[in-house]
Amino acid sequence: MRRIARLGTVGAGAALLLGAMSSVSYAAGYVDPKSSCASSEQDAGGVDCRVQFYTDSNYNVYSALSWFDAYGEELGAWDQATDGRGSYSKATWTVSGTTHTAEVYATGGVGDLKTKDLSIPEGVRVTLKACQTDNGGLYNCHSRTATA
Ligand SMILES: [Ca+2]
Ligand SMILES: [Ca+2]
Repeated sequence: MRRIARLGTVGAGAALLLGAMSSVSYAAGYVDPKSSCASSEQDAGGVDCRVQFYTDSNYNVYSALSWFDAYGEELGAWDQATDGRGSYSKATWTVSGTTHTAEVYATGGVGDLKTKDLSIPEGVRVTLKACQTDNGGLYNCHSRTATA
């Protein structure tokens, strides 16, 4: 399914994917071009962003998910496959001329999910940087612009 999974449905689908990938090696990081941003359903004026990585170029098997949710300003990173890659998410935003950043690493192996509960004024633009990780390095990074 080429759709951007919302968090509520990701939880159910993830169990099916855990353990699906046992010994995959690859260099590229595949991101569904539909991984994007959409108006928040819970936070008027907010824009949520998702970057979904896949282990394959056909977008069949999840590798990692990065997200920023406008509601509660939640930043998240989730490692979804045993593929030698972790998940990294970074949020950057500016308020009154001061730039702030927050980041989360899910590098503990498949199933590792890290979130950070941020506090950002409504309407502020937030840049989500999503990357895969491997031995401390960041790879295949993509950026999206959300609204807190
Ligand atoms: Ca908000
Ligand atoms: Ca992984």
